[in-house]
Amino acid sequence: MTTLESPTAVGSGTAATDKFKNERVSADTSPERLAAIAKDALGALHKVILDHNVTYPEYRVFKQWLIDVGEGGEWPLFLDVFIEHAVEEVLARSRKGTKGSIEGPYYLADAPELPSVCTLPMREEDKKITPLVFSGQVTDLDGNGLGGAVVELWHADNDGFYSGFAPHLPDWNLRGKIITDDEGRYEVTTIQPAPYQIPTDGPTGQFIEAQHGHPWRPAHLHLIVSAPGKESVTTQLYFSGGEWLDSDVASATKPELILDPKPAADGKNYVTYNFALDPA
Ligand code: MBD
Ligand code: FE
Repeated sequence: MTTLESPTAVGSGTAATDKFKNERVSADTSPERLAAIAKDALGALHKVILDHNVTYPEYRVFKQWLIDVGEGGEWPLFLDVFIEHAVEEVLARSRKGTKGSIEGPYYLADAPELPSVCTLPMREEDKKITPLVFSGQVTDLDGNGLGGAVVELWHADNDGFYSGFAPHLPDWNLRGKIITDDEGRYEVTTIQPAPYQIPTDGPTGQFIEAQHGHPWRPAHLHLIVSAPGKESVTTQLYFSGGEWLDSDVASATKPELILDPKPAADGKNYVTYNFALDPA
Protein backbone atom coordinates (compact mmCIF):
# COMPACT_ATOMS: atom_id res chain seq x y z
CA MET A 1 0.00 0.00 0.00
CA THR A 2 1.40 3.37 -0.90
CA THR A 3 -0.69 6.52 -0.63
CA LEU A 4 -4.02 4.92 0.24
CA GLU A 5 -5.30 2.61 2.93
CA SER A 6 -6.83 -0.68 1.88
CA PRO A 7 -10.43 -0.48 0.60
CA THR A 8 -12.85 0.42 3.36
CA ALA A 9 -15.93 -1.63 4.00
CA VAL A 10 -18.23 1.39 3.78
CA GLY A 11 -16.63 2.75 0.61
CA SER A 12 -16.60 -0.35 -1.57
CA GLY A 13 -19.59 -1.88 0.25
CA THR A 14 -21.93 1.02 -0.40
CA ALA A 15 -20.88 1.14 -4.05
CA ALA A 16 -21.39 -2.64 -4.42
CA THR A 17 -24.81 -2.43 -2.75
CA ASP A 18 -25.88 0.45 -5.03
CA LYS A 19 -24.71 -1.43 -8.10
CA PHE A 20 -26.64 -4.56 -7.08
CA LYS A 21 -29.82 -2.66 -6.21
CA ASN A 22 -29.81 -1.06 -9.66
CA GLU A 23 -29.85 -4.48 -11.32
CA ARG A 24 -33.39 -5.27 -10.02
CA VAL A 25 -32.88 -9.02 -10.27
CA SER A 26 -35.60 -11.67 -10.50
CA ALA A 27 -35.79 -15.48 -10.81
CA ASP A 28 -38.58 -17.66 -12.20
CA THR A 29 -38.74 -19.81 -9.07
CA SER A 30 -42.13 -21.46 -8.46
CA PRO A 31 -43.95 -20.58 -5.21
CA GLU A 32 -43.72 -24.26 -4.18
CA ARG A 33 -39.97 -24.39 -4.70
CA LEU A 34 -39.49 -21.08 -2.88
CA ALA A 35 -41.53 -22.37 0.08
CA ALA A 36 -39.46 -25.58 0.23
CA ILE A 37 -36.15 -23.68 0.14
CA ALA A 38 -37.31 -21.18 2.79
CA LYS A 39 -38.53 -23.98 5.08
CA ASP A 40 -35.24 -25.88 4.86
CA ALA A 41 -33.14 -22.71 5.28
CA LEU A 42 -34.95 -21.86 8.51
CA GLY A 43 -34.80 -25.48 9.62
CA ALA A 44 -31.00 -25.53 9.15
CA LEU A 45 -30.66 -22.40 11.27
CA HIS A 46 -32.96 -23.76 13.99
CA LYS A 47 -30.83 -26.90 14.12
CA VAL A 48 -27.65 -24.85 14.65
CA ILE A 49 -29.33 -22.92 17.49
CA LEU A 50 -30.51 -26.12 19.19
CA ASP A 51 -27.24 -28.04 18.64
CA HIS A 52 -25.17 -25.19 20.11
CA ASN A 53 -27.59 -24.17 22.88
CA VAL A 54 -27.57 -20.60 21.60
CA THR A 55 -28.55 -18.16 24.35
CA TYR A 56 -30.70 -14.99 24.29
CA PRO A 57 -27.66 -12.67 24.56
CA GLU A 58 -26.05 -14.53 21.64
CA TYR A 59 -29.26 -14.29 19.63
CA ARG A 60 -29.40 -10.52 20.23
CA VAL A 61 -25.76 -10.09 19.18
CA PHE A 62 -26.59 -12.02 15.99
CA LYS A 63 -29.53 -9.69 15.35
CA GLN A 64 -27.35 -6.61 15.88
CA TRP A 65 -24.68 -8.02 13.57
CA LEU A 66 -27.20 -8.68 10.77
CA ILE A 67 -28.43 -5.10 11.07
CA ASP A 68 -24.83 -3.81 10.96
CA VAL A 69 -24.05 -5.80 7.80
CA GLY A 70 -27.00 -4.18 6.02
CA GLU A 71 -26.34 -0.67 7.31
CA GLY A 72 -22.66 -0.99 6.39
CA GLY A 73 -23.61 -1.96 2.84
CA GLU A 74 -21.76 -5.25 3.26
CA TRP A 75 -24.35 -7.78 2.07
CA PRO A 76 -22.85 -8.11 -1.44
CA LEU A 77 -19.42 -8.60 0.11
CA PHE A 78 -20.49 -11.04 2.82
CA LEU A 79 -22.77 -13.11 0.57
CA ASP A 80 -20.30 -13.38 -2.31
CA VAL A 81 -17.43 -14.30 0.01
CA PHE A 82 -19.25 -16.86 2.15
CA ILE A 83 -22.29 -18.12 0.22
CA GLU A 84 -21.83 -17.70 -3.54
CA HIS A 85 -19.39 -20.60 -3.95
CA ALA A 86 -22.13 -23.09 -3.05
CA VAL A 87 -24.43 -21.70 -5.75
CA GLU A 88 -21.55 -21.94 -8.24
CA GLU A 89 -21.06 -25.57 -7.20
CA VAL A 90 -24.65 -26.30 -8.22
CA LEU A 91 -24.15 -24.64 -11.61
CA ALA A 92 -20.88 -26.55 -12.13
CA ARG A 93 -22.72 -29.90 -11.94
CA SER A 94 -24.16 -29.33 -15.42
CA ARG A 95 -20.96 -28.04 -17.06
CA LYS A 96 -18.39 -29.83 -19.23
CA GLY A 97 -16.25 -26.93 -20.44
CA THR A 98 -14.00 -24.52 -18.58
CA LYS A 99 -14.55 -24.53 -14.82
CA GLY A 100 -16.44 -21.59 -13.39
CA SER A 101 -15.95 -19.66 -10.19
CA ILE A 102 -17.82 -16.97 -8.31
CA GLU A 103 -18.53 -13.53 -9.79
CA GLY A 104 -17.95 -11.61 -6.56
CA PRO A 105 -19.31 -8.13 -5.83
CA TYR A 106 -17.29 -6.02 -8.27
CA TYR A 107 -18.45 -6.94 -11.78
CA LEU A 108 -19.66 -4.08 -13.97
CA ALA A 109 -21.48 -4.65 -17.26
CA ASP A 110 -20.76 -2.29 -20.19
CA ALA A 111 -16.96 -2.25 -19.98
CA PRO A 112 -15.32 -0.88 -23.14
CA GLU A 113 -15.00 -3.29 -26.07
CA LEU A 114 -11.41 -3.98 -27.09
CA PRO A 115 -9.93 -5.72 -30.15
CA SER A 116 -8.48 -9.26 -29.98
CA VAL A 117 -4.98 -7.88 -29.36
CA CYS A 118 -5.20 -5.10 -26.78
CA THR A 119 -4.16 -3.58 -23.47
CA LEU A 120 -6.60 -3.00 -20.60
CA PRO A 121 -7.18 0.64 -19.67
CA MET A 122 -4.67 1.54 -16.94
CA ARG A 123 -3.07 4.53 -15.22
CA GLU A 124 0.57 5.56 -15.42
CA GLU A 125 1.19 4.10 -11.94
CA ASP A 126 -0.34 0.76 -12.96
CA LYS A 127 2.28 0.64 -15.74
CA LYS A 128 5.02 0.38 -13.09
CA ILE A 129 3.73 -3.09 -12.16
CA THR A 130 5.00 -6.16 -14.06
CA PRO A 131 2.97 -6.46 -17.27
CA LEU A 132 1.05 -9.69 -17.78
CA VAL A 133 0.42 -10.77 -21.37
CA PHE A 134 -2.55 -13.12 -21.19
CA SER A 135 -3.50 -14.92 -24.39
CA GLY A 136 -5.44 -17.93 -25.57
CA GLN A 137 -8.36 -19.22 -27.57
CA VAL A 138 -12.09 -19.54 -26.94
CA THR A 139 -13.51 -22.78 -28.38
CA ASP A 140 -16.57 -25.00 -28.24
CA LEU A 141 -16.35 -28.39 -26.49
CA ASP A 142 -14.88 -29.95 -29.67
CA GLY A 143 -12.05 -27.42 -29.83
CA ASN A 144 -13.44 -25.35 -32.71
CA GLY A 145 -12.38 -21.71 -32.37
CA LEU A 146 -15.19 -19.24 -31.70
CA GLY A 147 -14.67 -15.97 -33.60
CA GLY A 148 -16.44 -12.98 -32.10
CA ALA A 149 -16.49 -14.50 -28.61
CA VAL A 150 -16.22 -12.02 -25.74
CA VAL A 151 -13.65 -12.31 -22.95
CA GLU A 152 -14.69 -9.88 -20.25
CA LEU A 153 -11.83 -9.29 -17.85
CA TRP A 154 -11.74 -7.27 -14.66
CA HIS A 155 -9.40 -7.24 -11.70
CA ALA A 156 -8.07 -5.16 -8.79
CA ASP A 157 -5.09 -2.83 -9.08
CA ASN A 158 -1.92 -3.38 -7.09
CA ASP A 159 -3.44 -1.70 -4.01
CA GLY A 160 -6.53 -3.95 -4.04
CA PHE A 161 -9.00 -1.44 -5.51
CA TYR A 162 -11.55 -2.17 -8.24
CA SER A 163 -12.52 0.69 -10.57
CA GLY A 164 -16.16 1.70 -10.17
CA PHE A 165 -15.94 0.91 -6.44
CA ALA A 166 -13.20 3.34 -5.45
CA PRO A 167 -13.68 7.03 -6.29
CA HIS A 168 -10.00 7.78 -6.96
CA LEU A 169 -9.85 5.42 -9.97
CA PRO A 170 -10.82 6.35 -13.54
CA ASP A 171 -13.91 4.58 -14.88
CA TRP A 172 -13.14 1.17 -16.39
CA ASN A 173 -9.57 1.00 -15.09
CA LEU A 174 -8.38 -2.61 -15.55
CA ARG A 175 -11.66 -3.66 -17.16
CA GLY A 176 -12.47 -4.58 -20.74
CA LYS A 177 -14.47 -6.78 -23.12
CA ILE A 178 -12.00 -8.37 -25.50
CA ILE A 179 -13.53 -9.56 -28.77
CA THR A 180 -11.76 -12.66 -30.16
CA ASP A 181 -10.46 -12.84 -33.75
CA ASP A 182 -11.90 -15.19 -36.41
CA GLU A 183 -10.23 -18.19 -34.78
CA GLY A 184 -11.36 -17.30 -31.28
CA ARG A 185 -7.96 -16.00 -30.22
CA TYR A 186 -7.14 -13.08 -27.97
CA GLU A 187 -4.06 -11.48 -26.40
CA VAL A 188 -4.57 -8.91 -23.69
CA THR A 189 -1.86 -7.05 -21.80
CA THR A 190 -2.64 -6.11 -18.22
CA ILE A 191 -0.67 -6.11 -14.96
CA GLN A 192 0.16 -9.01 -12.68
CA PRO A 193 -2.41 -8.71 -9.85
CA ALA A 194 -1.55 -8.88 -6.13
CA PRO A 195 -3.42 -10.81 -3.40
CA TYR A 196 -6.61 -9.09 -2.31
CA GLN A 197 -7.61 -8.28 1.25
CA ILE A 198 -11.33 -7.93 1.77
CA PRO A 199 -12.22 -4.87 3.89
CA THR A 200 -11.56 -5.60 7.55
CA ASP A 201 -13.09 -2.50 9.16
CA GLY A 202 -16.74 -3.58 9.05
CA PRO A 203 -19.00 -6.42 10.24
CA THR A 204 -17.61 -8.89 7.66
CA GLY A 205 -14.12 -8.21 9.02
CA GLN A 206 -15.45 -8.72 12.58
CA PHE A 207 -17.00 -12.01 11.55
CA ILE A 208 -13.67 -13.23 10.12
CA GLU A 209 -11.62 -12.05 13.08
CA ALA A 210 -14.01 -13.63 15.57
CA GLN A 211 -13.32 -17.00 13.97
CA HIS A 212 -9.56 -16.39 13.79
CA GLY A 213 -9.78 -16.48 10.02
CA HIS A 214 -7.86 -14.30 7.58
CA PRO A 215 -9.39 -11.79 5.13
CA TRP A 216 -7.29 -12.68 2.08
CA ARG A 217 -8.09 -13.90 -1.40
CA PRO A 218 -5.24 -15.10 -3.61
CA ALA A 219 -4.35 -12.81 -6.52
CA HIS A 220 -6.99 -13.31 -9.19
CA LEU A 221 -8.38 -12.25 -12.55
CA HIS A 222 -12.16 -12.21 -12.98
CA LEU A 223 -13.62 -13.31 -16.32
CA ILE A 224 -16.91 -13.84 -18.08
CA VAL A 225 -16.42 -15.61 -21.40
CA SER A 226 -19.34 -15.76 -23.82
CA ALA A 227 -20.16 -16.49 -27.46
CA PRO A 228 -23.38 -16.66 -29.49
CA GLY A 229 -25.14 -20.01 -29.00
CA LYS A 230 -22.91 -20.96 -26.07
CA GLU A 231 -23.38 -20.92 -22.34
CA SER A 232 -21.27 -18.13 -20.89
CA VAL A 233 -18.87 -18.99 -18.10
CA THR A 234 -18.10 -16.74 -15.14
CA THR A 235 -14.76 -17.68 -13.67
CA GLN A 236 -11.52 -16.57 -12.03
CA LEU A 237 -7.88 -17.37 -12.72
CA TYR A 238 -5.18 -17.59 -10.06
CA PHE A 239 -1.39 -17.74 -10.03
CA SER A 240 0.78 -20.77 -9.34
CA GLY A 241 2.69 -20.52 -6.06
CA GLY A 242 0.67 -17.49 -4.96
CA GLU A 243 -0.13 -16.77 -1.34
CA TRP A 244 -3.58 -17.81 -0.01
CA LEU A 245 -4.25 -20.25 -2.87
CA ASP A 246 -5.03 -23.01 -0.39
CA SER A 247 -7.04 -20.88 2.01
CA ASP A 248 -9.05 -18.40 -0.09
CA VAL A 249 -11.49 -16.68 2.27
CA ALA A 250 -14.09 -16.92 -0.52
CA SER A 251 -13.52 -20.68 -1.17
CA ALA A 252 -13.38 -19.95 -4.90
CA THR A 253 -10.16 -21.55 -6.18
CA LYS A 254 -10.01 -24.70 -8.31
CA PRO A 255 -6.88 -26.55 -9.46
CA GLU A 256 -7.94 -26.15 -13.12
CA LEU A 257 -7.94 -22.35 -12.75
CA ILE A 258 -4.29 -21.75 -11.86
CA LEU A 259 -2.01 -19.94 -14.29
CA ASP A 260 1.77 -20.25 -14.35
CA PRO A 261 3.07 -17.14 -16.14
CA LYS A 262 6.68 -17.14 -17.28
CA PRO A 263 8.85 -14.02 -17.27
CA ALA A 264 10.42 -13.18 -20.63
CA ALA A 265 13.52 -11.16 -21.55
CA ASP A 266 11.31 -8.11 -22.24
CA GLY A 267 10.38 -7.89 -18.52
CA LYS A 268 6.80 -9.04 -19.07
CA ASN A 269 5.09 -12.18 -17.77
CA TYR A 270 3.42 -14.38 -20.37
CA VAL A 271 0.70 -16.97 -19.97
CA THR A 272 -1.86 -18.76 -22.13
CA TYR A 273 -5.29 -20.02 -21.13
CA ASN A 274 -7.93 -21.52 -23.41
CA PHE A 275 -11.66 -21.47 -22.66
CA ALA A 276 -14.09 -24.18 -23.81
CA LEU A 277 -17.75 -23.20 -23.74
CA ASP A 278 -20.70 -25.57 -23.28
CA PRO A 279 -23.58 -25.32 -25.76
CA ALA A 280 -26.34 -22.97 -24.61
C1 MBD B 1 -13.35 -9.76 -4.34
O1 MBD B 1 -12.45 -9.19 -5.15
C2 MBD B 1 -13.86 -10.93 -4.74
O2 MBD B 1 -13.42 -11.46 -5.89
C3 MBD B 1 -14.80 -11.59 -3.96
C4 MBD B 1 -15.33 -12.90 -4.39
C5 MBD B 1 -15.23 -11.02 -2.79
C6 MBD B 1 -14.72 -9.82 -2.39
C7 MBD B 1 -13.79 -9.19 -3.17
FE1 FE C 1 -12.13 -10.10 -6.90
